[in-house]
Amino acid sequence: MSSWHRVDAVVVGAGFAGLYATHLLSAHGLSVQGVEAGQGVGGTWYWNRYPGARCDVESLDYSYSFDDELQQEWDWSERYAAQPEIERYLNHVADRFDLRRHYRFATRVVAARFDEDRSRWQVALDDGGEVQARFVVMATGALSEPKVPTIAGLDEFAGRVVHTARWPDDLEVRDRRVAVIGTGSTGIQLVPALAEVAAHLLVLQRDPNYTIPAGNRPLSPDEVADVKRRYPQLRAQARHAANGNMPLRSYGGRSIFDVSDEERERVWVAALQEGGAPAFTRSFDEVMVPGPGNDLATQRLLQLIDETVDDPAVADALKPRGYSFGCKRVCIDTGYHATFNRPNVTLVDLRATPIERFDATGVHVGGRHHELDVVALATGFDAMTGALGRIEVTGRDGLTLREALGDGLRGYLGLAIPGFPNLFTVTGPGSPSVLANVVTGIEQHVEWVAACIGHLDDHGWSTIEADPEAEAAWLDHVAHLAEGTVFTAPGCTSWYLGSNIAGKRRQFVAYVGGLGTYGDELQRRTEDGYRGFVLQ
Ligand code: NA7
Repeated sequence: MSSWHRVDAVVVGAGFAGLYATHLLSAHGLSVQGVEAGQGVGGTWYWNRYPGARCDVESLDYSYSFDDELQQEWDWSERYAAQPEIERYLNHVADRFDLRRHYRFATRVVAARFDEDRSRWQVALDDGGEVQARFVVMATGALSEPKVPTIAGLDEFAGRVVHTARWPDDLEVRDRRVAVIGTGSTGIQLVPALAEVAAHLLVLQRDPNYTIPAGNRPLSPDEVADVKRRYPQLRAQARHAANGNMPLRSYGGRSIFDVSDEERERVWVAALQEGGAPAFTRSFDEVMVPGPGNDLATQRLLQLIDETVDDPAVADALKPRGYSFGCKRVCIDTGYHATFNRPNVTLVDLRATPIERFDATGVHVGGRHHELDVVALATGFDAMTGALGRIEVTGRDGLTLREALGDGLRGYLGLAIPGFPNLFTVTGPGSPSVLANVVTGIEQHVEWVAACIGHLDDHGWSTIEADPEAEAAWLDHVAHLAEGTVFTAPGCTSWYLGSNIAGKRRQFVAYVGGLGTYGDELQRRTEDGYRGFVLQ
């Protein structure tokens, strides 16, 4: 690439969203420059290489549907794919559709400025290169900007400190003394995997989480063949489903109050045995609705901890307090609670005894000094807006995206932000995004973006931009839908609400109304002359 060049579209990121955007836009005849900070493709599945990293949506479902040959030729080995398999899949996709030639890897977009006179984006890269483009597609991911907390003395620690989303390939954990900070989805996956190999594992837990056994297992050739045969129909159903998932199994459809205590228990034992989130969350209509049904589900998961953990004091410390099941993103696990029965694992409840400080050799906590070789930060992400805010994006009238985002969320339909013409956010704030199968959401958005660009070109428009009033009304609607749900219940704090990042306004990040309903809404507004957008 010369120091600057001109294309139709810049796509930022080479994860599921970026790869599909690059494929589809170039298939529509547009010239595309992809830019990816990683050395290779994968996005989330490139960066999150920590032991135990695994998807919480079933592999047959968490994959592209846009090409039938692709879905027929690829064979998933497990019900829930681990990171290496998903990374291999995305490399296969990149090769199959010859996508690498569009990309510049190991390169970051540092700035993007909208030139109002020419209706073009000037995109600056960290290697000094510059690209001019009519369109910018932000395929930067919802959970891609790691949150690294400030902890007393941690910078003095002489061993290795790693964030799970930047796990180095050369990090040796076998027979080492390792501490994990953070017990969200990531920590819950990491802890059992590390405990298998580490000499000693210290789990530094602030808030415990509810978790459901994943029930991960190898996929049988028969079930793979069955799903492949039914893919066309199942994928179509996923696009209309609230959670964007294919109906691989059927659940619930009945009230928890219509069954006896014994029947409820029978259903829950079966659900926990089958594993995976939907078997439990959809076992009865009220599991994910604040109130007595959700209270019963919460109690059942607390009971599961007692059933699994040998030491009652440890079991108690592992029990979430002050919030109900469903408030935070539901975690699924492989042997998480049982890991605390191992002699080489120690749990520290930071709510009872906060970290005093780290020093060169370890950590002082709970009146003890623990010697350590490695500290793993499973401390999460600046979700939804973190990666967007990191790039110096300047739209109309010198408005920067960071200013526009302020302390909260922006976006019309999760696709566009007023003041930033021709800039699209894939599965952005206020779309179903993290609440649905994100691959289905990505396909929905990328196909909309490609069709939108086609529409502009066919009609001679040069820009499309979200209207501020439409955006405000949409964000009100998104907030209204989240009211009264488990996600915003009193006492609930989560990255869904931005509560893990200091200074962020409490605001639910996603459209709760369901991916199918959202898709209908998007289609209606589009057919209605791109209602809520200004075309010029
Ligand atoms: P999460 O779910 O945000 O979890 C982060 C964890 O780190 C959580 O247990 C936090 O405790 C803990 N944390 C954060 N900062 C600190 C400090 N300073 N001290 C101690 N503990 C801390 O991130 P994940 O990576 O697990 O999961 C994010 C999503 O990725 C997940 O939901 C999936 O969708 C994939 P807290 O709860 O704040 O007390």
